[in-house]
Amino acid sequence: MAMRIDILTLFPEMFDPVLSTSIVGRAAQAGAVEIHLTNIRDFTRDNYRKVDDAPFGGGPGMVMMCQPVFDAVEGVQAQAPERGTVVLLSPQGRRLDQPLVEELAELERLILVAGRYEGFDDRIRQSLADMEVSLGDFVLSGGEIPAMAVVEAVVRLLPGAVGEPDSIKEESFSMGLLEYPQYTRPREFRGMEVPDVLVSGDHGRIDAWRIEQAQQRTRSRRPDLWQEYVKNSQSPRPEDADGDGPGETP
Ligand code: 4GX
Repeated sequence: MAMRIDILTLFPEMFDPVLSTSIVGRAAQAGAVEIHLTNIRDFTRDNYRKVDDAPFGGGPGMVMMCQPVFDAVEGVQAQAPERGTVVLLSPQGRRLDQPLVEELAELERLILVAGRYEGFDDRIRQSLADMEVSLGDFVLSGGEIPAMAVVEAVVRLLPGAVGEPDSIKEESFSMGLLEYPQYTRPREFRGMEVPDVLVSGDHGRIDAWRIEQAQQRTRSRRPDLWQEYVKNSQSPRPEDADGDGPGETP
């Protein structure tokens, strides 16, 4: 069954290029994913189609109102039998990383809510959302670009989305290391040569070189990932050979 992704936004047209291009487009063509765009403004009930209002207590900026967002989410929930997991895009959310992408890719339905203005009325976050996801510690003008990032990262993991499943498994983050250096023709460009080992035809040496390079890069550029990698690749210590913690378990 194809995964269903709903995107709720005030700017659905922003998504057209992403949805029709490259992997996401191909995955939709192939039936691996079904993506539905909903304009939150279509759920307003006043003549001005108003989606935002001034904050209680005063202060700058505008707040996204409950009613259109609740109605939009409930409206798309009702469009399919399976309940969708409701994800708000906001800098207060869990940082998007590959383990989170893998979790989201397991879902049958995902509902992404991209807001504009200074924020959602907090009742949206309290009682409508299942989760908040952040693209990173920086401020954008809306959740659309983070929603696109989620869609791209999730869709390429769906069965039938990418040509070669091997290329997914081999990738940097699945091993917890950054990628090793890659080269393609020509062997020499502006005096810069491709490392000899890569044209040696010796696949044992090539694999060893790549692992070494990936480790070196990760250690120097991403000490946080390196620490995690070292921790995960450590074999159980001799005094705990059975891996069940200190002492003997009968
Ligand atoms: N990673 N932004 C969210 C605030 C907002 C407006 C309306 C709810 C409703 C961002 C990020 C991000 C800007 C999206 C502020 N929230 N989202 N918006 N970084 O910066 O995800």
